[in-house]
Amino acid sequence: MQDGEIAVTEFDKADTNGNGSIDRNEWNRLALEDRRLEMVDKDLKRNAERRFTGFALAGMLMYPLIILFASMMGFDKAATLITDIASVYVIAASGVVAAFMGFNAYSAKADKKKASIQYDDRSETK
Ligand SMILES: [Ca+2]
Repeated sequence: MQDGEIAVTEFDKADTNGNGSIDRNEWNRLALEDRRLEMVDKDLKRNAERRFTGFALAGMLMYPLIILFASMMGFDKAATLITDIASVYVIAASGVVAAFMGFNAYSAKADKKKASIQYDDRSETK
C-alpha cells in the first residue's frame, strides 16, 4: 500500500456514517444483508439437492430400459454387467432419494427456530 491510500476494511463498509462504531441501524443493515445472503445460499443448496436427487431418481427409473436397450442392441455382455450392479445401484439411488425427503422434512422443522444474527429492534420507535 502506498502513502495516501486508505485501506477499506469490511468494518469501514459497515460503518456507513464513519463515526468509528457500528450503530444499531448499521448493525440492522448488516443483519439484513446476512439474511439475504443466507436465503440465496439456501436457495442454491436446495436447487443443487433437488437436481442431484432428480438425476438419481431418473437413473433408477431408466435402469430397466437401459438393460433392455443394451440387450436389444446386441450388447449381451453389457446387459449382463449392468444387471449385475442393478441391486447395488437401486439401493444406493433410493437411499439418496429417501435421504433427500427425510432431511427436507427435518430441516423444514429446524429452520423455523434459527437465524444467524439477530435483528436489533430497539432503535425502532414504538
Ligand atoms: Ca457508524
